[in-house]
Amino acid sequence: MDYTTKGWGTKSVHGGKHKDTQYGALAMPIYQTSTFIFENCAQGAARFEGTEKGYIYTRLGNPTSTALEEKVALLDGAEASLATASGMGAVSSTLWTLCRAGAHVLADETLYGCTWALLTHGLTRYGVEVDLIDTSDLEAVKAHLKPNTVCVYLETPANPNLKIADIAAVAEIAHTYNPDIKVVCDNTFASPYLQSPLALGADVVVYSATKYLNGHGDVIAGFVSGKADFINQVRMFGIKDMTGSVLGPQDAFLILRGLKTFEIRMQKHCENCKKVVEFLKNHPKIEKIYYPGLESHPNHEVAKKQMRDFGAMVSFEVKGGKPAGEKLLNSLELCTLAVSLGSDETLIEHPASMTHSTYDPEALIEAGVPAGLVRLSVGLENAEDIIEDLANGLAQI
Ligand code: LCS
Repeated sequence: MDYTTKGWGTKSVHGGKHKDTQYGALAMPIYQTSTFIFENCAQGAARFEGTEKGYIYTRLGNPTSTALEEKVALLDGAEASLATASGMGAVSSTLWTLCRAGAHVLADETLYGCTWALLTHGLTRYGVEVDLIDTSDLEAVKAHLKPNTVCVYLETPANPNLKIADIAAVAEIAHTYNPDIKVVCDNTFASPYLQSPLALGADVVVYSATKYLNGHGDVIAGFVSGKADFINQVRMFGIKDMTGSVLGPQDAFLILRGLKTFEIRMQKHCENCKKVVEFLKNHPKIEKIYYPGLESHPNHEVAKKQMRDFGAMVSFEVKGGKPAGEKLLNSLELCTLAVSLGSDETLIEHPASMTHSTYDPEALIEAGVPAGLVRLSVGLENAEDIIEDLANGLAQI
């Protein structure tokens, strides 16, 4: 059955389904195997040559992962998707596939801390040029493209300050300059449910599936989605030879299960977050809120245009700066002090000393992340309980 025209719930439940002709299992079995048996040498050689379809070795593919990759490709409206062992596995395997010494990457300055470190301290070691700019400033994008630019890299909404870049406009500028430039969008904060970067003109989408795609705080994983020939390059070079960052079949199974409730989880996440933002907005101890659903957000109009809803991440500054923020974080009981996001549990953290501690302090300010910023990932508990906990915590300041 073709699910491409079906609704989100149907896609999430049925996408990538493979009929088990052997035993009729309803759920996708976990093919817990490292390797696959060849009938004879000719078959082994044909599989390595690519002239015969079939599995070889789990680093190159596994039936449980295939089912998951097909589901994610469907959700992303992509020709193909590739599961990786972590979000950083997706980011690094993609960048290793695109870059070589002398290549130029134009990236946003506001990124998840380890992506920022990979670009600024990692790839630059190997002769890749990296420029960091604000991709929500389209003139800056135009001004910094170069003949050796291979990739424009951005997150939107960005971690941790929910900055929004106009994906369609950035892609248009990059592709007009050079159609071979790959626009790579990290869609972790939005998830495919809220934003379809490929339909907006991006070439590649990467995810930390540790977050909303798995959704239950118990797996580390990632995805790369895009055109089939590029995804094949990431599989056969980026992963096979460069990073080895392959997702195991047990984790693939857990994400398959997590995705069955994708639509209802995302709806509830967004609904809860709106209620929390409403509470924070009216609270006298809150200095500033970072949430793309607020009209006061500098790129609210772009968010409205390119997102189906505004997500469940909100950052804020408490009056009194970092010490006051720390007091809040140390006082909460239901909201859990932990990094990561997109989990069933509400998680709260302090980016400057945690997820973004890889940044130089000046670069962090330049990226729009103040020292006192607090980041909240609104979970699936009842909104009134999350709000009560936040109210109690704020009262301690
Ligand atoms: N991209 C984004 C936007 C992320 O937020 C993260 C992780 C990654 C990529 C890397 O994914 P991972 O390898 O962890 O699966 N973000 C984290 C965060 O904000 N807190 O803990 C991890």
